[in-house]
Amino acid sequence: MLEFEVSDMTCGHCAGVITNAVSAVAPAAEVKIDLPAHRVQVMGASNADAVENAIRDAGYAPVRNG
Ligand SMILES: [Cu+2]
Repeated sequence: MLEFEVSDMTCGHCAGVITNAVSAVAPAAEVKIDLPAHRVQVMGASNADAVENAIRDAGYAPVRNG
């Protein structure tokens, strides 16, 4: 499981944009968003760098946990 802290993910719109961005590079992955905690969890993605870059390219600032 990958986990990112995305402090500038502040609303449902952000969550949707990030979910779509991750799904585009990891179609089989499951994305779980915890908006109050600004946390994005991605299950089933093999390429952590691709996921992180996708979130960044969508305009957000992910910090990988762990
Ligand atoms: Cu937002």
